[in-house]
Amino acid sequence: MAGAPLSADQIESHNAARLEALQDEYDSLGRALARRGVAIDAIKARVGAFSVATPTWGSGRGGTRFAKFPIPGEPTNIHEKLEDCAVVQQLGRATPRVSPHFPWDHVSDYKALREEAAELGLGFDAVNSNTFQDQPGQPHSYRNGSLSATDAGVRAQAVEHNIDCIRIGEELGSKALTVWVGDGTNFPGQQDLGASLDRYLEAAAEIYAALPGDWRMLLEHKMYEPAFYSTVISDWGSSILAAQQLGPKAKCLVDLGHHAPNVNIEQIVARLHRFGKLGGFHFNDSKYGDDDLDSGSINPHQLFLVFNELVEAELSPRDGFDPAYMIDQSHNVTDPIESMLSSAEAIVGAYAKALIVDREALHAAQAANDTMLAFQALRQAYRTDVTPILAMARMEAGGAAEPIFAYRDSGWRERKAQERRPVGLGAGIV
Ligand code: PSV
Ligand code: MN
Ligand code: MN
Repeated sequence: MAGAPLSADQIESHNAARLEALQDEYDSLGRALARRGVAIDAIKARVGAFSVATPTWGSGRGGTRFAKFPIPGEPTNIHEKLEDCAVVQQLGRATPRVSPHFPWDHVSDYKALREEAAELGLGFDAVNSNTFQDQPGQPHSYRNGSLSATDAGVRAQAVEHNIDCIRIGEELGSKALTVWVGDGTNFPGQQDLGASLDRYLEAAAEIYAALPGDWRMLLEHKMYEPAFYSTVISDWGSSILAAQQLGPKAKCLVDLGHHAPNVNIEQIVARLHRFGKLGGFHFNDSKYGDDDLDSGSINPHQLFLVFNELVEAELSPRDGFDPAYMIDQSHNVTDPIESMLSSAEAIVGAYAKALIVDREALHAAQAANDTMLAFQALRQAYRTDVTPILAMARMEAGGAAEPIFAYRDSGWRERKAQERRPVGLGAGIV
């Protein structure tokens, strides 16, 4: 398939029917913001420049370890996943890059894959390695860990896979490798907690040494699962210490679902930034653990507070602050395209709200220890409905005023249900 997946005419007529109402809402919000000293067009420009990557693995229906319930027309390979990510980008205009996962997205010709993506209007973001599953034919098993395994052969295999991912990423035009390992233990005493970290650091240093000069290595921590007693890189503390030991190209990646319940994630974001180690995000939402629910569906206020810290970080950048923003979700009960459209909008919306915080008022209240006025500076921005800004930015970029409705009207999934082979039933992958 060459070019954009959906008909531009259809998006245009969708927008034409909504333009007058949208302009009215945008102008009204513009007047309200102007009274607060905020220029709406400047916010729209910042929103238009913001982007977040979609995960190739999020374009198929996810599942749990109990079951996966596929939908007709869901993608069955990387080519079809790219098509669906292109639909998300064409309608939403906030997701111009995809983050691939290997070996799940393995192909024989990555140059051709890069061209295929470019024709669809997509580039590639961070590549994700996978040493948490065994692959058919691989000599060593990861059942006792990967980068931290006691067996040197297993560690060497895991290092080699990560280096392969870097080489693939170079062909795809990516600039970062995300490393998440599930290594850990299920029983006290199962492994030496110090020695397993030593082994991880030594293996990670070999991967680090293979990074091209302009690449970053993003270390993703996660408190538990699949290991339920201890995990080698379990928290932001382990992550930043490892990143500091590895060197300046190593940064920390914050997956919003990977913390203990009620942890103050926005403070972690501020801390990592303070030490120049904030490298990227996996956006999702959660109620209990690493639920991988849609961004903003459970705790939109937390998402806003995270973006509030990111805007503060933009204002006082440290050490080339340029985080890689990615979605990492499992769409178990929705059409993944709709979930990614809705999630991207929630993420960009949180950013827009953070941008309209009256920072002068906030900082003045903080300096004066005026708790209530500091809180009100955040509250005022949080309760502002920024929908017209997002819709206008999207439309001006060629996207749809109401992406999910435009998607439904396009009949994309029904068409793909005729064309694509059905996905088998089975356990989920995540
Ligand atoms: C682990 O839970 C994780 O968040 C990592 O980012 C993996 O690469 C991804 O999920 C796999 O779905
Ligand atoms: Mn993740
Ligand atoms: Mn996760």
